[in-house]
Amino acid sequence: MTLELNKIFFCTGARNHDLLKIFDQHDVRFEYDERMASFKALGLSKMTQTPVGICTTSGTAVAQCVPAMLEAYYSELPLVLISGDRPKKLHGTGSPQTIEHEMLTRSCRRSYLEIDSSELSQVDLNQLEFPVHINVLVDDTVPHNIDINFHKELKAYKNFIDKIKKPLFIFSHENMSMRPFIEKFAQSKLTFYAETLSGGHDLSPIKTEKKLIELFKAGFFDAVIRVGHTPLTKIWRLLEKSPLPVFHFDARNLPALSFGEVLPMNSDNLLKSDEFWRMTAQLLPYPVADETIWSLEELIQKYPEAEISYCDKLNQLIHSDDVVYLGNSLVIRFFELTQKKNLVVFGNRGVNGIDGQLASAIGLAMGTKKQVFCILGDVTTFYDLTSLRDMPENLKLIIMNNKGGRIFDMLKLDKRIVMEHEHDFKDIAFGLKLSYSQKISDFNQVQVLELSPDRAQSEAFLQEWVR
Ligand SMILES: Cc1ncc(C[n+]2csc(CCOP(=O)(O)OP(=O)(O)O)c2C)c(N)n1
Repeated sequence: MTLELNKIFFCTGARNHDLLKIFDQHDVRFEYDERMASFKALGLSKMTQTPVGICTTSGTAVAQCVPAMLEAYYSELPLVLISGDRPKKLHGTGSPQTIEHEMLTRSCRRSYLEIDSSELSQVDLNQLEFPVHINVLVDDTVPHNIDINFHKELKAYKNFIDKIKKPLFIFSHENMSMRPFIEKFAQSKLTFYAETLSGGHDLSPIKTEKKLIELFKAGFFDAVIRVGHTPLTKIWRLLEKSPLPVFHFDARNLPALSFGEVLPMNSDNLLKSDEFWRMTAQLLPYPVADETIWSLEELIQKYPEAEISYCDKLNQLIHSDDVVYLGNSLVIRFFELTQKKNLVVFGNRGVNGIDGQLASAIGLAMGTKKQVFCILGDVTTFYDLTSLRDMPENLKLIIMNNKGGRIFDMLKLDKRIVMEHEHDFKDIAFGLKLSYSQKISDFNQVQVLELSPDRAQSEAFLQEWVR
């Protein structure tokens, strides 16, 4: 073992998951709050005067380590930040949870390395000045080279659709609701999938991601046309592995993939462009019937205590006029799956962090007189506990306490990163004088509602659903 670290504070995430096996010989402690974990590492390195590691996933997780790294820099402490990153070719593309890690630690490190996972165990810390930032490119082998073309005019869209017949339109999200555009687009009878944050999920002819994936894998589409920012759907990651021609209407001028044609226009620009509608009219409708919605209903009846069924109940209890804020992880996926109403839905999907979620919902509630419903996972809520001190009256927090980061279970990753627990938020809520209940029947009575789905039912539901 060359990489000599007293201990590694391993902060759970999918991107750095593969690095776990490299730390087999190390003393690993699992964490999920990177800011706290890096200060714990700082304290340990102060006491022992030995190098201590923090390992994080990509995105804001790395930024959360900056305060402790700053302290380490000015206190001359041997802190070693190891960040899991996406392959180099995806940098600068806006691909999911991909940001520039290097810049984040410029003012708080004395050494920086960018290496492949295979090189990590060989790093000799004796050759480096502390604090150290090691950025590891965890390659999930994107099989093709970067092929992005940036355009300035709609003519490029015309050239694109001249060569295709059955595109899938994906409407993800933008700063403002995309609903006016989606309403008009729906009249074309072309096939599209509108994600929940687009503001038009209820209008989507493809109702579930399951159907979307089925069609994609069956080769039903010959191209993809995206309007909006980086999508949530798994299709987006599948596309990197099984590419189709893709056209991106993204006002940020980002492909969010390693390939495609990019035009910096948003849904409002398109809504007002006669040219866009004229061009799109040349595509012939090819309707799809989404029967998956019936099997979904059956499973909801069969497993009423499953997490998806709770999301369905919440969808029924929330009114069309209310505002919803969804935490990253399973909540946003399951809420979308069961959404049938026209709702205004927000989330932080810029870089998908689980940090500051309740605080973001508090800010939203401060900006409106409407009722805001914030639905978060338990780990996400723990990450932002201090925000609980300051809940505006028009904000209701719903905690989906499935006792750990269950997304990692769904992704079939190492069980240890689920960080299973038996905690609940009851005493914290009462201690902060918040009205609280664990019963969904108290939905209208309390400000903090904690729901605990039945594990066995959630698992059985998912098994039957994805089969
Ligand atoms: C700041 C930050 N750290 C780590 C992650 C990686 N991450 C994604 S989901 C997740 C677990 C979320 O758990 P929970 O809120 O309980 O939701 P569940 O997975 O159970 O739906 C983690 C740690 C992240 N996205 N952002």
